[in-house]
Amino acid sequence: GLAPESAAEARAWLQERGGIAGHFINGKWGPLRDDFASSNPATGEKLAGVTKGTAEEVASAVKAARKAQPAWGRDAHKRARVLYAIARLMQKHSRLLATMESLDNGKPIRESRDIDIPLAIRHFYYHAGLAQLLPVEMPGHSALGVCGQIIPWNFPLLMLAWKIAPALAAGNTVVLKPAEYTSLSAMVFAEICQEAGVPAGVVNIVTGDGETGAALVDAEVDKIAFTGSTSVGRRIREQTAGSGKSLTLELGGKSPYIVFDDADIDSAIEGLVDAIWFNQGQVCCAGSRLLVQENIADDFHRRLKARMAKLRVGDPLDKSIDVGAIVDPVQHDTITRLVDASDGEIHKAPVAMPETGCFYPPTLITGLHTASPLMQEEIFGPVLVSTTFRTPAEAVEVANNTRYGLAATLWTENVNLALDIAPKLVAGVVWVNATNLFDAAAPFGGVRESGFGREGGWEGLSAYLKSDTKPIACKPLSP
Ligand code: TXE
Repeated sequence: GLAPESAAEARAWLQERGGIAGHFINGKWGPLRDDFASSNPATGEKLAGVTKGTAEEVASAVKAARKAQPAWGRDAHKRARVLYAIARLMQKHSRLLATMESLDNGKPIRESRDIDIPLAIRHFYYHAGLAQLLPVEMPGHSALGVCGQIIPWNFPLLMLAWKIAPALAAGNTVVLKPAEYTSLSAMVFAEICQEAGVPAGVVNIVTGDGETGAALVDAEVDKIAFTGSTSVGRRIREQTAGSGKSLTLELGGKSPYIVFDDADIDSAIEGLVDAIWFNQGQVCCAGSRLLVQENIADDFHRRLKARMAKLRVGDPLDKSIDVGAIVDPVQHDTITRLVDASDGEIHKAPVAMPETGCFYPPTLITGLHTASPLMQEEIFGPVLVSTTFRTPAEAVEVANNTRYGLAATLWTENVNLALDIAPKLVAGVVWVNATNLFDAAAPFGGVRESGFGREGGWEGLSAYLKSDTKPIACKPLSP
């Protein structure tokens, strides 16, 4: 299939560039240093060295972005053209992008090829359109200036697209820091920017870890956009408090997946495969907390276990695989620790597992108290916890018994019930008889400890704009 040849292509691409991922500042590469490794979690193979950005390097990227911003902010038509060119070139290089993503992150090639990369491309096309419409639809608005953007490792290229496309469409320039585990698709993207004619300084990429991220938060930027853990989000909020910098945070979740007794059970079970085993459950809006109506619970769990036994875990580059590798041994340890400490009934899918590499089996845990840590904490792995409810009112109560509020899913054939329940769920998005649906035009984001601000659509674009209208109070002229 696609995988082996494409993987060789991706490795050769990295070798041609010295095998090091590093900064793309002011339209040029460097400095490049082998400060730490980016590895393939399915094999442990080192793919490339990664440069850990210093505060000085962050400052030079911000300076380049500052210099490039006024010209970029003036010409909406040019922005539309450049964003469109980026989207076209991402399409042209989609095979390299998908393979790089699966090698570096461990996600099944089927997902990177059919979901991550197409959604990222669509985001650039959509925002090319918004850039064009902006002067007409939102007159009297202008860019914030320079945006610092920090992204996680679970959807490296898609999160990059969610950050960079709206920022550029609105006329900002950016300094983006990819996550330490997954910098490689951002390198391919930087080359695409060169090919697309993005002016120097408009897109800057600085690689590194949390310290590099903290330096970016402290730098002379006008906005910080962050996606990642709730704990780091909280720290960034403290760090930017009183600074005048705009801030949007997209953080963790423990999203409920509610199944009523009249639901189409086969579809609800297939939906769960998407909700919690898509990307090994490393999804901020994963339906990680199953709430199933008590009278169907035994039957539902039995059928779910049968479906779990059919999931294929293995080499992410194999097109027939459902569940790939966990991004890094550190994340694997976190998942193992959380599950091993649980007092629930643990069911691990009886599936063939690769002998080496960072793999974790699809897991279902039942019999937990609603207050137990596994019911409350984000696991960020292929682990589903399940509980039951009797009435719709109880379903709402249990669903909302969380400090998070990113997404919620409900399954019922009764449209009146769905319309009654959906608004009562405290979540940024509610999916009915479907799950994990994304579109560039649909604003996405959370409430409570899942963060604030939206990404996507006009609302997402507005988070990168300021109003130029100033209220002017005049004294009446005296005669
Ligand atoms: O995330 P971090 P980690 C959750 C998930 C996961 C846990 C830990 O539960 O198990 O977080 O993952 C940068 N200032 N999510 O440790 O640290 C970092 O370099 C500025 C959910 O990998 O939040 C990376 O680029 N930046 C989540 C980004 O923040 C800092 C996705 C995210 O890393 C920083 C990822 C600092 N002080 C993890 N420290 C989701 N909701 O999608 C780190 N970073």
